[in-house]
Amino acid sequence: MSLKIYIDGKLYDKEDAKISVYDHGLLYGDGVFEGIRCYVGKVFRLDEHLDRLWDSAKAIALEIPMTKADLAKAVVDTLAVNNIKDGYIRLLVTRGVGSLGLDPNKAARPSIIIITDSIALYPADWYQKGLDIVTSSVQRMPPAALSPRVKSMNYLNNILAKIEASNAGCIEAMLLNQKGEVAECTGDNIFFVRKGKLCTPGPDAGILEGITRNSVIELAEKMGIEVCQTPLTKFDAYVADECFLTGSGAELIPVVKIDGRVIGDGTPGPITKKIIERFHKLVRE
Ligand code: PXG
Repeated sequence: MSLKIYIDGKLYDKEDAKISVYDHGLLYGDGVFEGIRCYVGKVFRLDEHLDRLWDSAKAIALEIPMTKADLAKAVVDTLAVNNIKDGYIRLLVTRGVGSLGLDPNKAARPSIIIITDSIALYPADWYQKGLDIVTSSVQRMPPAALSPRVKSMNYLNNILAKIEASNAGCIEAMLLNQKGEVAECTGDNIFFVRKGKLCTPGPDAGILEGITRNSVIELAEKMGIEVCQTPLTKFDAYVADECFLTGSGAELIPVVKIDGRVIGDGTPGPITKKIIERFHKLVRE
């Protein structure tokens, strides 16, 4: 049976799930989205994802033509139709079909799309051995230009960094903000462990405040690990004892090398491993 995709209240076979070339999501990247996971039939932190989607939409003056409760139901129903218990949900709200020309007022009605599918994480062996990442020369989008807190359908900033990573033989890159502080990676937040303390850039660093990030902070605090959200530089990254990334797609993945500097002893650290274990339990609770 073909996978069903939800578009504006109707379900379509994957092959027939199409949108107009006049949709401003395609023409201008004018829209917002969420990437969500479900584990053992339960959507992980759906309310938080919907809150963030609504905030992103509000920030770009896009009114989602549905209530949060109805969209939550549509997500759950789409998963059920596709019989997906462990998978990935991509939720998109585009400005809708308009005319050629930027004016969002020409778009009649925002479109809502729900794709539920299996998830391709990073290759399994990277979770065991840890990633080798590089710092990108691409600066994270300054909040004064476009807030990185808007999870918009324009990811060029992150994609350019991803291309740099790939050119350097890596699969992920770390982006700095306009002050030269560590911000985040292309689709993940970043954490460091130094002298037993967990550190991560705060929201002021110009990051997307990840839902996985927030659950890791909560988990670590419950585990009695001190957490600090503070400005961090490349120096802090290089001298860290441990490092890992967090994201709905990636979950938690260790980092063992940054710009050629070996992190700790070059293998995933003990605190990282403990937090990963606890996270895997949390999502299945
Ligand atoms: N920073 C950025 C820039 C992101 O896009 C995260 C952090 C992590 O946030 P969550 O809430 O997921 O913990 C993200 C989100 C993908 C994919 O296909 C992943 C994200 C975005 C778009 C696509 O892997 N990560």
